[in-house]
Amino acid sequence: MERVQCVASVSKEARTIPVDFIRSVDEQPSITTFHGPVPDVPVIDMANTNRDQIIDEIVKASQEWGIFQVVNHGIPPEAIQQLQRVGKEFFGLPQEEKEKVAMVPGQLEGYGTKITNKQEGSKNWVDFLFNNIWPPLQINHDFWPKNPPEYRNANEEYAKHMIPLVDQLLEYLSLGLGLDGNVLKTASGGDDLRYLLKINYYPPCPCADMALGVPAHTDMSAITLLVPNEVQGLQVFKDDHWINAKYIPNAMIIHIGDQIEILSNGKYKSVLHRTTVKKDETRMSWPVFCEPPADTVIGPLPQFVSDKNPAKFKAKKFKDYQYCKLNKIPQ
Ligand SMILES: O=C(O)CCC(=O)C(=O)O
Ligand SMILES: [Fe+2]
Repeated sequence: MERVQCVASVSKEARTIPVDFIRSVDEQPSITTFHGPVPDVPVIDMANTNRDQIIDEIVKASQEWGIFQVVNHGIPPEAIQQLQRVGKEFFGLPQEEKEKVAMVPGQLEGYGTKITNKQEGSKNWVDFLFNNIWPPLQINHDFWPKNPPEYRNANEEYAKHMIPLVDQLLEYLSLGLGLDGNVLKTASGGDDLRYLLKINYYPPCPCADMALGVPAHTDMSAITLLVPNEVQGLQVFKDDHWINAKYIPNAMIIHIGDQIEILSNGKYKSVLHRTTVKKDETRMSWPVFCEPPADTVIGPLPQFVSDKNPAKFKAKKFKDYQYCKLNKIPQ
């Protein structure tokens, strides 16, 4: 399997990239990025002493954008820095060392590169590493890098600090819909909610204007919490425009995923997003997808379904949703 990181080092010398990475004109970022005056992705201060205001802001952002950034969120900056440091070190290792945790067919964890067949379009300018980081029963250390040696501790610490924030976000999202505070978490699997960490590694790309890291998609999670490095690249589709999400040091970027959209019967929307790459800089990001257990059935909550307001989505097990999404089969 050819890694994008290897393609990138050849491309740097050649000052061009293989044609399979060149996007069609309707996807090329230089043509489709909006540069006029646009509102920014909402930023929400989680330390605001007015809780009702936090809830109002989260509800509005989740209805209008499906994405927001949070500051003063309680995850210590050192825990984020450690997570980033070990991830960066992993991708800096010699290729054969990284291949020790390569993804194997049929598994959703490990080091990998998306295989794109011709009909699916262009290739993505990104390599990644997937690891389940919570709850402990879901962790398979076979896929966790042994190198750098601090990888394990840094990821365990980060997972531990994320839990109260995820719980708080799900509580506010529930209260904002007029539900009891525990409803969305319980419906998403309660304490069995799974945290899947992905580390995206986007090497420098000589033809950044014509390529994409991750093409347009919504996350199939319930909710995604992401930290990027300082290199801007996340774009959000809003009101028919692709707009850049600003980099804010120490903020966490929260994406509403498909499962919360479904549970809320469309009151909250999952955000369409994509990533661009840079000519001379390496971008990295660390999304954690919070997902229901495989057999949990997710459908619109009965509170949001009536004769006047029929269900907009089918109810199905998360694993069936995942299968359809990964194989591009209609839900
Ligand atoms: O790199 C980013 O900022 C976003 C990546 C992403 O959307 C994904 O991996 O699902
Ligand atoms: Fe995403």
